[in-house]
Amino acid sequence: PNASFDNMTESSAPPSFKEKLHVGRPNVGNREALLARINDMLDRRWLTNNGPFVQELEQKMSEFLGVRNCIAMCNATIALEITTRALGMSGEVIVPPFTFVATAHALQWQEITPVFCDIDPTTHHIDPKKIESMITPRTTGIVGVHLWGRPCAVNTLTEIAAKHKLKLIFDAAHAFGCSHGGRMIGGFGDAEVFSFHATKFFNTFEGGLVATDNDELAQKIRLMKNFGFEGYDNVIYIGTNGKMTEICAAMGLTNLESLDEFIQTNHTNYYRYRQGLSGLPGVSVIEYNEAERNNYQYVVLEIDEKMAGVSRDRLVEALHAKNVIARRYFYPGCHRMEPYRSYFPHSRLLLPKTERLARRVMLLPTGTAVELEHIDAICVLIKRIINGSILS
Ligand code: T4K
Repeated sequence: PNASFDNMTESSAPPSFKEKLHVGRPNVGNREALLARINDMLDRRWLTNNGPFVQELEQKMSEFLGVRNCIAMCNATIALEITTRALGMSGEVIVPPFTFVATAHALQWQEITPVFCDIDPTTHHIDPKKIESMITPRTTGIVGVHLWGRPCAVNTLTEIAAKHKLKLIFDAAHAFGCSHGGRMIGGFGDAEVFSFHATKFFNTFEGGLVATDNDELAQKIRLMKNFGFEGYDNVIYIGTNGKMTEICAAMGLTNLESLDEFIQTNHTNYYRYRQGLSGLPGVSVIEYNEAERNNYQYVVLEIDEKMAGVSRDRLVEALHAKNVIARRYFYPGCHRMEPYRSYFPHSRLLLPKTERLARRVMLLPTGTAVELEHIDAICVLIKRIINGSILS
């Protein structure tokens, strides 16, 4: 059921939602189509291990992204681990600290040290101007993150990687359906990794995808995600279990059919928020480049405490009290999480832009589970919190 709320008008008491309104409610495509696929799957008794739905999804992804090889995986974290390993990354790899912790964990899990490079506060991405000074003899690669679905500095990162003979991959967990320079994200670097987690714009319950034009790398990743098996009894490589199941692929095939609708809803929601919050002092909504394809999955606010007269944390707290579960992604930054904060106790001093941004950013609920009237009510709430009529 959709969240309902009381007291919507500007003049009445502030709106308050009866049920929690979350960031990251899943988009779900046509239920009948999904159930029909699940019935097919059960009739076939082929539930996982490169089944027909997984193969169909991989082929459709290749067409959609314009990339030669698409490998469906159980989630993006394992996909990142396998991809970095298949590329032979080791030693140190340069990453942004302002990302979901999985970007760093996927490296550290293999005892590769994530070296955090500060971000550009306007893009929220790794600052390409700072990368070269962080390269050491131990550096083997760079992981760029297309945070919020906005492409990071793909061209500059590609040049730096080529110049220093480093591997380059992109954590494209947020960027399915987005483009850079008119070309779909998925085709850049040595490989790109998408997340199809339930909270993502496009989901397969849990899931991920590696996209690469490098056939040799793709072959290695295919082996590694299936224990290194070639045929029935022959293991020719070290591997793990990174496979996507058939039920997840069934969800993916179904959701692919509703992609345009998901984007349309997110787009409408995003502009409704921008309209509702425009002119509010100290509140800005991050922008998307309309010349590119975007999925508009993230309504990201930056709060300037001095101008707004209220801190980001106080605003989030006040919204939670009204059942609007705004999120502080990606506070406090990977460098302030374990094990990294113990490994690099002073790293926050070196990352002033990340430190500042992590105190300012918050996300609001969007997606097909959110109604326009919810958005209007959330905007009214935020206005009232900022103008002081809600805070006690
Ligand atoms: N790289 C980046 C940049 C990423 O953002 C992520 C994942 C990854 C890599 C790794 O991808 P995966 O290995 O997950 O494929 C969530 C997700 O678990 C995670 O996938 C995502 N990023 C991250 C940004 O968000 P949490 O710890 O915040 O999840 P949680 O349980 O608080 O859920 C988020 C919100 O979604 C809640 O408010 C409730 C709502 N929700 C969640 C689920 C699962 C629902 O309404 N229904 C649901 O089924 O990490």
